[in-house]
Amino acid sequence: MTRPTPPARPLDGRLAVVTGASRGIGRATVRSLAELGAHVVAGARAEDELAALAAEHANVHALPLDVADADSVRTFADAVHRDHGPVDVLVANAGIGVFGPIEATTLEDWDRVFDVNVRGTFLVVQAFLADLRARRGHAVLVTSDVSARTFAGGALYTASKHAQRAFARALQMEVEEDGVRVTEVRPGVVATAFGDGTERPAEYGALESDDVAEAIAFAVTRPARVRLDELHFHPMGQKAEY
Ligand code: NJP
Repeated sequence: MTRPTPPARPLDGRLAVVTGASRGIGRATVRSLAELGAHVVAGARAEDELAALAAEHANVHALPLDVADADSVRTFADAVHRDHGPVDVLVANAGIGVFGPIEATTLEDWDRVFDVNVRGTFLVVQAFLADLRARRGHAVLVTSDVSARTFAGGALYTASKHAQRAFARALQMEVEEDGVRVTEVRPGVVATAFGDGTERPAEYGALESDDVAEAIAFAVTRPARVRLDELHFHPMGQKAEY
């Protein structure tokens, strides 16, 4: 008796890398891309959480990654290439936030946020750029709605997100000749452990991680002729002028 062939999924045969995959938006994105058929490598520092995620899907693999550390990024990229091959979809999602007035912001805070959000984005994108060019791939940068606005108490975080936005646009200009697409994902408030590390339940007033993961899945499953430069969206609980 022959078994029915399962229907083809849009990301069958593609390799995706997701950074900041141990929780929140990154974890939801790993699940979503895996369900669409991609082989997914999930990177972050919390190895137990990553192992639990990888145990959910046969096509998800966990690898330790500190995006702020050039050696860690190099080791991660080498392992991806050795064990899985060239990357078609890169989701640069890892990020942290520290908030407060400028007088209360320490140099250590400043360096930590810029090291993860800006240096980390640069290191990870650079590590997989040759793959993306060779595969006519897709880079997704999870920045924020504050990549193009700011607020009192947000100088450090929003400066880092503005820097990521500039990086995303310059990247698009550099790779478009090779058919590579770059999408900047700019959500409003999302119910995650972001900021103080405490997991918050999704409630009215915030997006859920799955909302962002679905937006990313939408972007990376468009036909090759479609480039979504940015996805800018908010929860209905967030005031439109905020
Ligand atoms: O936050 P959270 P989100 N190397 O804290 C990882 C942006 N965003 O999912 O390393 C590698 O639950 C960390 O893993 P671990 C935000 O700016 C958010 O909300 O194990 N990974 C964890 O998996 C960020 O860019 C909101 O600690 C590192 C993940 O990053 C992205 O969304 C609104 C790392 C953070 O998970 C995901 O944040 C918005 C490192 N050095 C934009 N450091 C929001 N939540 O409201 C941290 O507009 N990670």
